[in-house]
Amino acid sequence: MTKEKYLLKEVISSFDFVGTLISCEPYGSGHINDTFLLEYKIRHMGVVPIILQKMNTNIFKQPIELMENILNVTAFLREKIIENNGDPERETLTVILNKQGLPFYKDSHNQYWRAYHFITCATGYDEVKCDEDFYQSALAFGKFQRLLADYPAQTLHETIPDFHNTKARFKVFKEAVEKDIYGRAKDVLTEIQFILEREDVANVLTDMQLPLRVTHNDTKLNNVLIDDKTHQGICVIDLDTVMPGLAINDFGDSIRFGASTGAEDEKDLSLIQCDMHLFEVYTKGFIEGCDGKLTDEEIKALPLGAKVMTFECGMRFLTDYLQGDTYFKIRYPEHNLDRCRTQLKLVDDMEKKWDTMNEIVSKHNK
Ligand code: ADP
Ligand code: GN1
Ligand code: MG
Repeated sequence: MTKEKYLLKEVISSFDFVGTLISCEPYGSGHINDTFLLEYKIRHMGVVPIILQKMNTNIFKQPIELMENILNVTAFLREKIIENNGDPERETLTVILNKQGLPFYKDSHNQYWRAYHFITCATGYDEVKCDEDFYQSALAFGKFQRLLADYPAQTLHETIPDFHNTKARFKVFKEAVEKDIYGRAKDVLTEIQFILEREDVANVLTDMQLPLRVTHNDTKLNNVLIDDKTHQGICVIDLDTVMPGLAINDFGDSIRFGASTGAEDEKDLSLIQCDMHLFEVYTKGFIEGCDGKLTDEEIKALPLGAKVMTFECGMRFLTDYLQGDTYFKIRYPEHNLDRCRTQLKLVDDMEKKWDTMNEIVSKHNK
């Protein structure tokens, strides 16, 4: 048995899963956690799937606090979903406690694991295949914010300090360029220059007085599951970064990923643009999903959220490239650089389409 399989056996046996384990395979395309799909055969019930995740404690330094956030937020959502006659088993994550009644297992190598009910017959898409899916994801992320509007934000742990503090990330970026520990800066001078010229983009949100809300902070399309039959955005997942934050950043992160005409790691930059039709589709859905919770000032600042989140993400990918790829999972050596380039291309394109973006938002600001 390989070391990994041996460890997985230890982890699995710490939970009270019922039935016979018939498969255990890596799953999904997240950049952060190690996700596995377990399948159990249970007599009279057929196959029951479970999500098992090794949490990334290199990134999330306080996994116990993080799980406390997730238990509290999902319990709160569960009540709201029931009040709205929804199905809490499909519309929010359900954490499976281990044999000791804990929401995580700390293995013999001090790594933290957790398990969730697998939400069946639903898909997290890596790209926008049709407008309707993107619209549904916008409704779901907007609704997520609406349902959590009364949650006492100050009681949440900050699972990654300064996660969307773009000003602080700019400082870290400049330090990475100055230290240049892998000697990579000389090959990416154009990208470095593009970022350094835009310090104002890094600072703009810190200088504004937007309301602090409970936000998701990682609103990529594949972090919402879309029901395979009804095609509705049913469940917002990946709750590791739920923290107090800005609504416009949740909007913006979805735009940078989903309104792009190409993949986040597309090498051919001529294929990358911010699609104004998709921008409008998402804007409409997000405003509807928030259902009156956003202030006029927030709605007017939505295009800014898109630009700042895209800029920040490009800067984060380049910082990681310069620091030797220690944060995001990569599949090949230049992967973070390719990702950075698409984001900077999108920022450039948004700057050209700035007036259109503002017109679209004001059209839906009713
Ligand atoms: P990461 O932080 O690495 O992105 P995620 O929590 O988003 O990790 O999980 C990775 C992928 O696993 C998701 O994109 C989704 O496809 C799948 N997934 C996670 N949780 C569930 C769940 N409860 N039910 C079904 N699929 C899930
Ligand atoms: C990560 O976990 P995942 O793959 O959904 C990252 C986001 C980035 C995104 C870029 C905790 O998201 O902030 O925007 O990659 N999550 C964390 O694809 O850093
Ligand atoms: Mg994810």
